[in-house]
Amino acid sequence: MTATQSSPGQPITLYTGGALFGLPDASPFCIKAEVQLKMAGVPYVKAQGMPDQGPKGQIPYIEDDGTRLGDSTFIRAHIEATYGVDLDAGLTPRQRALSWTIERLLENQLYWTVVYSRWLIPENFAKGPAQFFNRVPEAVREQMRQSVLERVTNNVRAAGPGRHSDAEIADLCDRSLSALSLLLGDQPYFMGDKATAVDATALGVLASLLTPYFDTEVRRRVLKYPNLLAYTDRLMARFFPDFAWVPAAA
Ligand SMILES: N[C@@H](CCC(=O)N[C@@H](CS)C(=O)NCC(=O)O)C(=O)O
Repeated sequence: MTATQSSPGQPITLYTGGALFGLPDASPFCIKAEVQLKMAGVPYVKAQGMPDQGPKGQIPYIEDDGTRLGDSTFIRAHIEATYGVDLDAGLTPRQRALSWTIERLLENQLYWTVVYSRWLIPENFAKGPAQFFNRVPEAVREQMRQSVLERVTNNVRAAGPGRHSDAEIADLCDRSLSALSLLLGDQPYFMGDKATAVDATALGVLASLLTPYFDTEVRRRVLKYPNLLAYTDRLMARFFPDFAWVPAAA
């Protein structure tokens, strides 16, 4: 945690990337953090974040009572500890363990497919992340674009997908999507009738896979699972009622 200017009594400030690519936020982790705050019922305001200003060098991060804190999972822990809420209230230890396992699948595998699809498929990069650099001075714009692309390419390779073909990546994702579809079944939320923390993570990643802004093989695979589509639409309507989400199940 990094101490910053104190602001006692103020609502939490959530720093995110902002709405982009047909999503309430370009980052699944920012969607997750915002849904966690909504689930907790803790007042917050939003502000434009910059990864290099966050304590982890990434978005999302929050500022609460003068303290800056990064990483969606630590943000959740902070909210729960500080405001006396438990986003998994009512779950058994086994359900909590299953929730954590599902979150890891979403963040450690499927998220990297989102990154792969946006950055390593040239048409998607051109209409997507390449635009992040539009406000960089022209003299260094292309150099910076290529240097960040190189860094992300190395990350995607280290995380796994960067070593596989498009079809192999989609097949591996399909196994996870099939598992998620089975675990969700016909329940409204992953752990039953009530939204819990895992749903914040699932909404961020599934919506990011499903946005029609990017044409990807993985998106086509998600479209095979009607319950995952209906789930994403339902949670989007509940947690981002003012956002013009293009329903996936339509
Ligand atoms: N483990 C972090 C992951 C956050 C993350 O990967 N944020 C990305 C955007 S989706 C980011 O800020 N990337 C910039 C960078 O790593 O330089 C969390 O849960 O918040």
